[in-house]
Parts: sequence; structure tokens; C-alpha cells
Amino acid sequence: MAVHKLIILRHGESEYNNQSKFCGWIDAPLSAQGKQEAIKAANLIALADLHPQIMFTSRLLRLIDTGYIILKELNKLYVDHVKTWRLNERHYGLYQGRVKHEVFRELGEDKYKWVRRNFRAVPPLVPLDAIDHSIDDDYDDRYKAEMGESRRLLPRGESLEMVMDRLIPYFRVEILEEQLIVENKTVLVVTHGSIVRSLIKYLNKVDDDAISGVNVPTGVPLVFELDEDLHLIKFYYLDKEAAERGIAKVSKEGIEK
Ligand code: DG2
Repeated sequence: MAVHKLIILRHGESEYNNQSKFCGWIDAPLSAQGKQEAIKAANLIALADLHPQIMFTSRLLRLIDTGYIILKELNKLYVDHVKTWRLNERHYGLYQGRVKHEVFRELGEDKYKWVRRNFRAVPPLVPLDAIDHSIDDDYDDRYKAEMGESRRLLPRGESLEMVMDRLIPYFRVEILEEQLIVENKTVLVVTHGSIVRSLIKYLNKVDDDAISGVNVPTGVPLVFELDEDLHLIKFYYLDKEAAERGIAKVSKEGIEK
């Protein structure tokens, strides 16, 4: 039986993660710790004898940097690299740029948890007539070629359900079918917390309620093994203890203090 391997990880810690701020489509760089996490991720991939042959990232710096650090450590800067807005983080609407604990205090614990993790929760949207600096400032250079002329179609705030609507058709065709099956490649996807949650939900058939309990650590690679029919055989973190520590930290973000 052929086993196809997909390595998926959330980028290393960003400056916004470090300051516990909602980031979404804002282009925050990696923190010093995030760069170290990317080096560790590369070591784990090498130790597991995995050899990525193509890399996918979003169009945001924290992923591109994480991916390049990993490929450099693996001596594989030559592999193809596909960037797509479809792997961009969930757009966090008007919460983008805000300190999580302040939003927590404003909303209270139940609503705060609901906004972060409920499958259908939509954050307050950036109004259509307002400038969304996280997108509008560099739309022409960064997004127009892939997303088209009409900025009105841009996300102004998304639920996880909305993220999956724009992500899964692309993921299924361009990554699973084209790269894993047709090209038979080991694929590295460097992406964001909400995108990893969406991919776990899709591949492991997690239901809408249970996905709210899933959190994703920064910088720890997850390996998905799939058969010829793209059925999931198993998935596992390459460093279970680091993953558990990271998951506990993410689930408490904004709540303690
Ligand atoms: C985080 C996720 O995304 O935040 O947008 O702030 O993966 O790009 O750091 P990432 C953000 P939470 O949903 O975990 O609050």
C-alpha cells in the first residue's frame, strides 16, 4: 500500500503571538523564539527521515520566513515554493491588532472563547468603506494577481467555516490530488493556527463542535499519512511533548493575567 506523507506546521512564534495580539492578515514577523522554533522543526523533519519536495505557504511573512529557515536547515532551498492567499490566516476582523486580554475583558470568558474557537463565530467585520491596512495597503503587489480586481470580495472577518470554504477546494485539488497523488511528492505546508485546525477537521473528519477544543502549537510539525484514496491512515506530532506544551499555552492565550 502506498503511503503519502504531508507535513503540516504552524509557523514559529510571531511578534504578535509573543505580545498576545490577534494577528490574522497583519504581516507580523517572526520573533527570535519563532526563528529558533523553525530550526527545531527542521531538525525534527530530518530526524524523522522526511524529505519535502515542494513547499506551500500563505503570502504572509511569518510563514515564508519559517519555511525558508526550514528549507535552509535541510539544505533544500531549491525545492519549489507555492504561495497562496488561500493558506492565509483566518481574518480576525476588527480584532486584528488588538491585545487578546483586552478583548477578553471586553467580552467576558464565554464570548471570548466562542469568538476564538466556535466553528461558526464571525468576529466584528471591518466595514467595507473603511481601510483595512492588513490588506488594502499592499493589495496590488501582494494579492491582485491571484485574487483579482475586486477588493469587495476580500475577507473582512471570517469564521472557521468561512476559512474552510476558501481553503478546502484548493487544498484538495492543488495539494492532495496534484502533489501527493499525481506527482507522488512529500509536501510541506507551512501555515497558520486556523488553517491547521481546518486541515485537521477536514482530514480527520472532526465534527463542528469538537473542533472548538483543538488548538495548535507554533513550530511543531504534524505528519499526516494518507493512502492512495486520500483516506487518513494516521497523524502525529513529531515532538509530542513540545506539542502538548504549545497547545496548553495557546488555549490559555488572553485568559490568564
Ligand atoms: C493567530 C491565531 O494566528 O490566533 O491570528 O492571532 O497562527 O497566524 O499566529 P497565527 C492570530 P488564535 O485563533 O489562536 O487566537
